[in-house]
Amino acid sequence: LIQIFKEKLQAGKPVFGPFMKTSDPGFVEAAGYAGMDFAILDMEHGPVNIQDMQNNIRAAQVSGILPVVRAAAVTEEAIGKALDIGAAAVEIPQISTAEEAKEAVRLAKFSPLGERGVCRFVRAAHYSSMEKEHYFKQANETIVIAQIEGKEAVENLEEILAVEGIDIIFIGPYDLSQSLGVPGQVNHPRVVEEMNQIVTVAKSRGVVVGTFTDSGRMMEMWMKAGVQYISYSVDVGIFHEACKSLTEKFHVL
Ligand code: 3PY
Repeated sequence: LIQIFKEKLQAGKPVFGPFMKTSDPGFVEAAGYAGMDFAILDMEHGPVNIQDMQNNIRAAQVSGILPVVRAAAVTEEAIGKALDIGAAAVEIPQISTAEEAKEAVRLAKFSPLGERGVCRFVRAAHYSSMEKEHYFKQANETIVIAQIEGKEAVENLEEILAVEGIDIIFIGPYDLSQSLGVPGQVNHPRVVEEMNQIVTVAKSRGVVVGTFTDSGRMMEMWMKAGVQYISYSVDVGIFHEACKSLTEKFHVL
């Protein structure tokens, strides 16, 4: 799955998927069988615990969708555990400095790229049945995504982009809008301008850019701007939209 995902990005193609906040693996499977590329399984917001997360990752692997885990913080507990249970990518919120980006890479990669804590008796290593050399090599293919979502991150953008091991930067439009003094206004000209600026700089450095969208219009706009890693809405949000359009259509409200 990681290889297919990387090849698509290298070919300049967009990849697409939702955030997932429920603990029911059925939602992850539904997204996978619908042909989406990735699911961002959320440990920052939402009620999912690590046990449920493991089942969501299993569901992603069964249905052929890349399991990205959004970790709660830049800590060994948040990043290492997600990888040990089988995450193919980790997405880290609120990366504001190059030091934080380096720390994320250090915790996500084994030597020589980092210092991830080693345990071969975890799900990712098939509970030790995977050949050691293969495990270490495969584990270092893990994708690291840094969320850029505040003024400080924007100021330090060049340094963050230069950190070896950051594969994708992901602009968090909601947090960014708050940081720019217009909370929630993700289509405010100030937010859009800042985002365009980030996309331009990142692309000029050859780093793939992602963002969150929650409308078709936003999605089209950012795809046109060259954003490749497009997250569209949230499992419960998509379900809510579908329920709302049904109640409106059949005048139940
Ligand atoms: C943001 O928009 O700030 C995010 O983190 C994605 O939902």
